[in-house]
Amino acid sequence: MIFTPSVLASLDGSFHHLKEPGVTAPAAQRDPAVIETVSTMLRAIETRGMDAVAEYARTLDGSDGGRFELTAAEIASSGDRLDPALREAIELGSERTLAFAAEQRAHLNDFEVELVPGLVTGARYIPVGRVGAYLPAGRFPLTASAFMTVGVAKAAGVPTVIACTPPQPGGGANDAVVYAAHLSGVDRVFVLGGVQALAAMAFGLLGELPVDMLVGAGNAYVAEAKRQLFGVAAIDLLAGPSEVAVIADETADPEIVAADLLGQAEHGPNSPAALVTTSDAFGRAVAAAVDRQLETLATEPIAGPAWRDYGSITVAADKATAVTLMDDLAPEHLEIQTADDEFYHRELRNYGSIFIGPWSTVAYSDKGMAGTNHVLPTAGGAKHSAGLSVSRFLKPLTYQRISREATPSLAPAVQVISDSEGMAAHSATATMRLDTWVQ
Ligand code: HSO
Ligand code: ZN
Repeated sequence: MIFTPSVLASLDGSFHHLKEPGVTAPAAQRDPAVIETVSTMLRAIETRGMDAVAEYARTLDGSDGGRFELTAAEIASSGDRLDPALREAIELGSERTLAFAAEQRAHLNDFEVELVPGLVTGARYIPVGRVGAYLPAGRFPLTASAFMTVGVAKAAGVPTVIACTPPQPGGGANDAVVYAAHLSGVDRVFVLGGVQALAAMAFGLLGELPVDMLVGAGNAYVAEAKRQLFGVAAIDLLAGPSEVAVIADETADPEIVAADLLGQAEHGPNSPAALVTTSDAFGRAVAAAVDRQLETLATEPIAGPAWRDYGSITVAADKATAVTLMDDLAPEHLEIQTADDEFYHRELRNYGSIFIGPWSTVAYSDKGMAGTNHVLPTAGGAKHSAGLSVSRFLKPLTYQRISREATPSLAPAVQVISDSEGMAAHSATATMRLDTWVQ
């Protein structure tokens, strides 16, 4: 998250930083070394197929390079190996996420309209045919990712959803991740990680046709593989480091705001966390609370550097300035904890997902309990795109059914435009119909 210099200049005098935002690390997917490694791997996999996939799985992931697919029994029994409390929590998250997705699906309605007599047009939401989901399980296994990708795709009606998840240090998949995928309705699961997993799904090497769309988070190599495979398959979005931003005023609790800033900073040492506040004293209180909480945080080795290098606290002179600053940041996650939360909800335009009021925290959505999707745009992507949802898996395909009587309302105008463009064959398609119509 970075402020645009020209936006800051336009606000001159109406804000000040208590803690300067760090210069956001260049998006990992633009690292030339990563680009080069990924393109070499993709070329090898495209030409040598599963032999190359197995080689990379062996050398990079310590896989035995034998069987990658989990059997139906292995998938179904993944829940039995979990602590019962974890199993129940996963079941609740799956249920919530699918309930929200089903509701959203119900609001995307096919429609038909007769624009003029005899000219009937419409749109139908048709799901993508085959989706490949990447379920990360590296430093942190993001258990709920399966709900957001596999589950939401299934709620949209995608017939085939396959998933890849990297092998764990002792071999085998992460049971919690596999169980989450199972509850989400996954069709097949492969224990395969990184670039080789994305490539195998995109090139159709897993006993399936190539997937039409790749979704899911991952490290810089996974993001770069998706970027390079875009075109072979569609992708959801290119996720950079996870971000959080908070707008809070003096009515908020600085300890809660500090906890929520650190709540996402622990994703990685380059995860930005930004506070925009209308109160200088509140901003100082949060700064002190963050430092205090870091002293005892188990993930301080990650969250500490993230906060020190990429954390920011900015004091806005008024609410309108806070909105302008925050819309410029366009954060992945945005929390509002103020005396007038609805003002901000009404005015703000750029965010992946917004968490309104002090009882709403990002982790509730991260873990699937809020029902909303946690695959969201980062690095300012919220200025132009929304996160993953059922609508991303649905194609609003249009149709037209035109009868003879509508011909005079279409053909002459099409002739005129086509003739003016010199497109004789286009013009002829209208002329022939008009000639028949007059007879
Ligand atoms: N904040 C991540 C999702 C997540 N965090 C899952 C923890 N678990 C991207 O929105
Ligand atoms: Zn998170």
